[in-house]
Amino acid sequence: MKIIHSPRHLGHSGHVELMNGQVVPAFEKPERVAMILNAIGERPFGTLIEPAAHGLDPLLKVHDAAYVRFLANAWAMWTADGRDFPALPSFWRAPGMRTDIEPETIDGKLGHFSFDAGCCMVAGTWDAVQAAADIALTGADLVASGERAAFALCRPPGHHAHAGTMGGYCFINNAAVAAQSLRDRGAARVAILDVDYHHGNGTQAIFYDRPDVLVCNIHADPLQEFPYFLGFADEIGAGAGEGFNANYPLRWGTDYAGWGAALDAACARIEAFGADVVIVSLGVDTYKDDPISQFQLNSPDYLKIGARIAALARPTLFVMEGGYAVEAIGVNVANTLEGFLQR
Ligand code: SP5
Ligand code: ZN
Repeated sequence: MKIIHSPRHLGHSGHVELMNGQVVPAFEKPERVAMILNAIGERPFGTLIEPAAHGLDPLLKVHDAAYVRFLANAWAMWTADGRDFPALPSFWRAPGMRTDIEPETIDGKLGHFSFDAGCCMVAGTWDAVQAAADIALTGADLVASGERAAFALCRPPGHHAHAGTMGGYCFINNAAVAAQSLRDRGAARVAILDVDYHHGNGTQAIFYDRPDVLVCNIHADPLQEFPYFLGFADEIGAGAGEGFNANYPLRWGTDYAGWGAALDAACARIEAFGADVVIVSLGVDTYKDDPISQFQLNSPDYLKIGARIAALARPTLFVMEGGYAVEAIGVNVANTLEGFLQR
């Protein structure tokens, strides 16, 4: 299996987030990728390759132009105000306030284009974000050209990003960009299987009214967990997309018995859909020792996850999302890929 990776993610570092009311070093940090590369390097998986540059056009097929412009300009605007520290939003709108007007100044723009303080920006953030999208697109290229599978080692992750909104460490929705790219190259039906601990609110929203991209999410119950305001079981898609979104919310403390049952249900849904290709939004923050999560999966469980996904028997693109237990993230990702390859 080819693994697509770029060192350009290293520019997105030294940033912070708001956690339990305090500013703390971000959990979504460069060491995550280093640990994954270490673990993959110890097993005979295949080759590391660099992404090919795809430009902004494929991003603009799922994201708003004004939002992409904001991402490209935010750091320059923030530092033009004389700030030499990471950029973080601190103002958001309430329901009933205006959404149709983009503020002129950077603090207004940061709030306008975000839903939390999870997307801190530094000098290298936009370059890292573009590299991550290129990684996902290169993975889509490989799968479209006949590879059984590929692993897009994206960082920062993507599944919380909406068409015009960043949040939850995500700026560009890498999996959505890859899905659209595969559609544009002739895949009639694309399924996205999101196994990250958190609901992939951005991915759901981007494809919510479309029947050509099935989105299945297995995640912590939003009654208990971030992103709190989307990801309930009654969200089944809208309009032409009705019946093409499936959520499997699970309570804190869920172990593989409960989690695996949801995976079986999601896989059955993907088989019934008749997906031509499967994109796995691969978060391993379901792990028992994840520092921000509350599921109870063990490292060997990821072998089973990979094997179940392989049983779908479709071309498969793995796209990296979350996972913050750095000491175990590599083993858990490598186990998922090994479980897939051994099947
Ligand atoms: C891609 C991804 O996994 N993004 C996750 C973003 C989560 N941000 C909010 C986490 C809130 C965690 N609250 C933890 C309390 C721990 N004591
Ligand atoms: Zn997550």
